[in-house]
Amino acid sequence: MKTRVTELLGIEYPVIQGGMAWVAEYHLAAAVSEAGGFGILGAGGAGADFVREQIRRCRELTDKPFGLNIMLMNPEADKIARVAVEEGVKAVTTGAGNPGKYMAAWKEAGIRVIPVVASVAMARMMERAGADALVAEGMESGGHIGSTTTFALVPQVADAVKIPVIAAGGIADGRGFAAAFMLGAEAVQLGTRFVAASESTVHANYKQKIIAAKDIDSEVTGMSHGHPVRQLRNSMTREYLKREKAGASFEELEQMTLGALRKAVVEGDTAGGTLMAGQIAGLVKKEESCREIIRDIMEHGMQLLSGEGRAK
Ligand code: TUI
Repeated sequence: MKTRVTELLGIEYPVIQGGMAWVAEYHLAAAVSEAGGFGILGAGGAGADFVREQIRRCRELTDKPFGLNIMLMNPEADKIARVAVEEGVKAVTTGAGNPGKYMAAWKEAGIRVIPVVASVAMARMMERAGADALVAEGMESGGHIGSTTTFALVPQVADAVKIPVIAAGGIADGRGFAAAFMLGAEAVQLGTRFVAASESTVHANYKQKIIAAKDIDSEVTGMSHGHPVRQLRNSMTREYLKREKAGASFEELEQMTLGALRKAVVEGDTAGGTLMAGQIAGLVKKEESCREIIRDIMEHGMQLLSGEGRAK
């Protein structure tokens, strides 16, 4: 399938794997790119040297294009922005902030720049700054989120800009893919379903929690301090929300979560760790390869878009 996004990134299918902190390491990104989608390495809170190593390892596993996500709250974001140029990734996506100050350098290096936005105002600003495409991410997503749903955000962003829009948040199958295209998107970005992929190296406990999750099993922490993060409900979120409600300071709450994502991903601590996941986790029923996931989305999605299929 050809869209402006597949052309921009040089990929076969308009399916992108989100650059999730700790989760999106080189095995996963390479597997998605090898399957014809677009894999993205997630820099998350990592240091620049670690990110450089990830890029090099990914390149050993695939000749296909892949990207790098830079979480802009990372204290080493400046250094990582330079690593992207030095190592020559195909595209950079950004999250949790405004990447304006890096865009000239990335564009000059021939890197495709795709900021993740959660509002129309930010989308317009990024287009003016020279973005090649945008990810419009609704609040159904896991991790750091905005406050508008995918269903409302995607058509409004698509109307506001001329560059192609990639829809994210609450999408995990062919129905979500078809719906996103109906709303004006030219590709989709998925996170949660890829966390449970067989090539994903997250702890088996984390995958099992996503597979067991129901529609209402996620919770948003940090809303009162302007840093909302969606994750699966557990002892950690209960304690966090209790303290947040009691008026705990941002610093105290931050202290609680420091290292908690690593605890979930690496150690499989499903009680005290942060199990970031989107609201669509209830739809993820089993562990499958990236190739199977992309094939399922494309087959069913195309059927629906051509009017031949019915929703399952
Ligand atoms: O970035 C994400 N999702 C993330 S980042 C992340 S790492 C993390 N780890 C621990 C605690 C908190 C975060 C986990 N998930 N999604 C993209 C996204 N970007 N969603 C919303 C935004 C956003 C928010 C504000 C983009 C721009 C923005 O603008 C602020 C400004 O500077 O104007």
